[in-house]
Amino acid sequence: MKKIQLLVTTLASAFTLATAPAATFEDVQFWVGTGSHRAALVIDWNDGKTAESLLWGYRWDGAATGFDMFQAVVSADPRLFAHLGTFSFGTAVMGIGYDLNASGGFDVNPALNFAADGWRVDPGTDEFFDDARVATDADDHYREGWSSGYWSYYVKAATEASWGYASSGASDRVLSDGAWDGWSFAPNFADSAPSAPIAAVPEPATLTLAWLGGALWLRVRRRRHSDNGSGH
Ligand SMILES: [Ca+2]
Repeated sequence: MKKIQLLVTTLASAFTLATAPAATFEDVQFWVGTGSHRAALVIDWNDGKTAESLLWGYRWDGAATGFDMFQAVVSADPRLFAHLGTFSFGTAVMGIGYDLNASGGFDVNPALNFAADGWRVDPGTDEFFDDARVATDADDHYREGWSSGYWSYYVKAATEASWGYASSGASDRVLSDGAWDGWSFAPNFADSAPSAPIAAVPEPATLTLAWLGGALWLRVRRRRHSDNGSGH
């Protein structure tokens, strides 16, 4: 009986290892929102640039959709940009861009006037979308899909699960605690699940503040320590 149990455990571990994702919630460095629930967002540009697939985390309370998470992350990350189209059936993600080399600037050609929070919304007609639109900076990410490709939407309920093609749009996707959403660009409409992502990081200014906070804390600790020392 014990032997059988051991065998089952070994098989289960082997299975877990074989399907283990390269990213978990512990890998997330850029968290957006607050709350007791958490979900992960992966965006894969499939453009061969390093890293082509990036990871963010989202926290919330109550109810939230996949689109709520996408919207919150784009608004919070100053390096992330989205070009949306409004159609009779709803809003679609047409283009996504990212200041990959953290140069502090991001633009596209043909030009779009992104709002300060990274959004640009256009009516869903031919004149506003262009698959040939590229990032002005060749080291940045930008993919747009209208006639020769599109942003495919993948979901999974937990870190260990396999990605599945979403059965609904992001605004109808109700997020559950521990869920993952993935946007993966499909050139020539050949969609593929998001590849293992690298964690997106907060912009340098935020990091500097965090570092300064740490440095101040160290100073306080040192001072306390020397105060104790002088007491002897
Ligand atoms: Ca740039």
